[in-house]
Amino acid sequence: MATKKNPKNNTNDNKKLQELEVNREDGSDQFLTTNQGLRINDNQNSLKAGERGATLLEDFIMREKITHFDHERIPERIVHARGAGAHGHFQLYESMSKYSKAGFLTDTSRKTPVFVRFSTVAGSRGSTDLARDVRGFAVKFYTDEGVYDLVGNNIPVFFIQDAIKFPDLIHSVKPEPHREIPQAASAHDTFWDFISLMPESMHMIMWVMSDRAIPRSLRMMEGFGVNTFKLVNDAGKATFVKFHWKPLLGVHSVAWNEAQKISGFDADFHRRDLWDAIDNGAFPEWEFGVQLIPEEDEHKFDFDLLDASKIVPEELVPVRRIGKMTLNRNPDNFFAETEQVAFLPSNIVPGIDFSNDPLLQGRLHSYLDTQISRLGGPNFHEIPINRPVAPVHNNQRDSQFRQTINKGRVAYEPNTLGGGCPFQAMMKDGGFHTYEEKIDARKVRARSDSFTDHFTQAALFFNSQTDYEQTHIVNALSFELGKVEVNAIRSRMVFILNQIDGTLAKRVADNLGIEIPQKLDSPINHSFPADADPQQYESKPKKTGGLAKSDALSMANTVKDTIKTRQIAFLVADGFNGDDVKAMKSAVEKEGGQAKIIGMKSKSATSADGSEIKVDHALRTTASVLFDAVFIPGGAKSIAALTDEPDAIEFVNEAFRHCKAIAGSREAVNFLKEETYVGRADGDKAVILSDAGAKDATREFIKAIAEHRNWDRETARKVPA
Ligand code: HDE
Repeated sequence: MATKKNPKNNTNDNKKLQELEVNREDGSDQFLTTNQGLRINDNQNSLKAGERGATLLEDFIMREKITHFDHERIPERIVHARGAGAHGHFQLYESMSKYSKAGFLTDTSRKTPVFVRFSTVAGSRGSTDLARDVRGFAVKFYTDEGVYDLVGNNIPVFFIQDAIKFPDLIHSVKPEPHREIPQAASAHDTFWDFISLMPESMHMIMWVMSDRAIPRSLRMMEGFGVNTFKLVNDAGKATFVKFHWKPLLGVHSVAWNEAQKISGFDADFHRRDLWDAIDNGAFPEWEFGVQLIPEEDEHKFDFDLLDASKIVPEELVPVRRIGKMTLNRNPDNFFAETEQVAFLPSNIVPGIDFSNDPLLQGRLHSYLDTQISRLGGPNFHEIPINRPVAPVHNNQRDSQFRQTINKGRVAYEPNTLGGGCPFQAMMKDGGFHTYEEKIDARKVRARSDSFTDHFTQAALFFNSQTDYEQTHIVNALSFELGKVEVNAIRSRMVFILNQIDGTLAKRVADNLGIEIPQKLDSPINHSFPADADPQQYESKPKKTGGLAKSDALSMANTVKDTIKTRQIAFLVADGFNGDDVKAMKSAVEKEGGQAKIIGMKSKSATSADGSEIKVDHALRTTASVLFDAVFIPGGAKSIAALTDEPDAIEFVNEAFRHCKAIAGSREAVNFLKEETYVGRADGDKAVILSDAGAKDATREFIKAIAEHRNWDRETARKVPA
């Protein structure tokens, strides 16, 4: 068998960029042409038999244009159809050579280009960004050794333990097939019917019913590889690894009532936010973290490392932050890049390998298979966004949309006619070698007994939440099950919740107005084959002892010392106090926040001293759910206009209800106290009122915005967010 030294690998950091440039069209200063390069003289009129006559079939220019248009759509992704993408790079802080031989994990000088696609799971391509849902967090690393895809989510666990259940799960959550309702929502009977028969989903259910499922921004989400992988070093030693992305802006979410309203006011809220941040040079950043578990410790835990419905608590294995990813370039074309990008968990490089997690194993098949139907054949790797920067040489040929023009008559290996090329690579030259795991097993369709504890980590998650976070979970479950029409499903759900936590189940049952059943007529666990003894598969009761709480699971403990990129609404009408606006604007902008002027008219507003200020949004086109905080400057005339405007009052009331920071200066103080809910806010740390002008309010206001929300307001003021 021919083996030879690897031909020189001449890739570099900018290669992906340069390569994409070749395909990047610049239509400026160019003639309009057909797809064959023929210059078009008239793009306004079709070819007709006389000015008022029938259109001629001969019009090849019109037919080419319309035929192309007719075929513009490709099948959308079955799951994760709705997404937004961005380019960037990844750089290591410290070499991981002790654990992995992957170049991008050992060479701290390398800047590896990446393309990231964030997505929701359940909705179709045009659905709202703010659905209660898991978010996809898929990263394509264009490494010098080939493409590596880390296709993760913003939640570290998954609903099911075995890939064979995936079509069932997705069919249950998608719109019900008879009438295609509801879009991008899990709050319906088929989803909860399935979930209530699948106790292994309970840990994931705690996460998706928490605020993690309604992020403030894609830039403020954690990312997780979910499945356990292996790192493999030069000596061939493997270490289990869990991958993490930690956002430098912290992990933040909106309120559920707010999410529903954002869906109406701006269904593209997340997509726009990502685009605008990158456009403004506020590049989103995540640190890359690893939890490393020596192979010898595989069985040390009271859960199974191969079970994707479990986390490895950070208290047991700390997350080591080893590098940083920065997203710094928006795509030029949504379709060519974000839509056509194809992620495959099977895209790995030497130094990384799979574990036997049965969910991961199924994924290794599914993604390749789905790209073939979605992107029209097996040549999707030649689409610019999917092309590796590492050179590709093999004997694969033909099929739809082949771009490469292979030369010569040799398309097989071994050969002598082609001089033996291309050669197999030895391991020392970067040839991929699967980790030689020892296996001694029977062929079975079965699930390991170590996968049957479904409630311990669900309870750990619930118990690690603050009071307001627990309330949000209770409210979310009450909303979702409230939308369910079949009572038996609700009862089964509260029965299962009772296995996680008695008060959780009781609170949800109370909201639904039902009792928690002590016993059910039929089993809730259906993850066993027809001939099995169901008892063998029975969910195990929660473990006692163990870890009671994990701080990493509560968003309350996240980064809260920055207002970078936060959008602060300045609500003004003509006659506003110019000094107030100037003082507050410069204070928030100094800290990286963005002042957005919301005026009564679209173009501009005039201050009391006659200076004009550009309006970013007219009040009638926007709502406070699209902002992080609200500031109202003084100015008697401006305040009188706001008092007369129901939308202005609602703007403030909703910001108050959604627990946002609110500041008012001079005449605005009375307005807020007398006309809005702010009047209920004695002692509220996120309401800052200053009779003496905005200058006195800036520090406290900025601190309150950095805290993200004053969730205490929900209980203290009885305004459930
Ligand atoms: Fe996916 N998943 N998935 N998934 N997944 C797809 O591939 C699948 C799972 C994830 O932005 C599909 O290209 C199976 C877990 C993301 O393009 C499909 C199973 C995790 C994306 C598919 C899972 C994910 C997908 C549909 C159960 C978190 C979007 C379109 C074993 C670790 C990537 C496509 C993008 C997309 C299959 C479970 C993440 C059908 C069979 C667990 C982020 O192949």
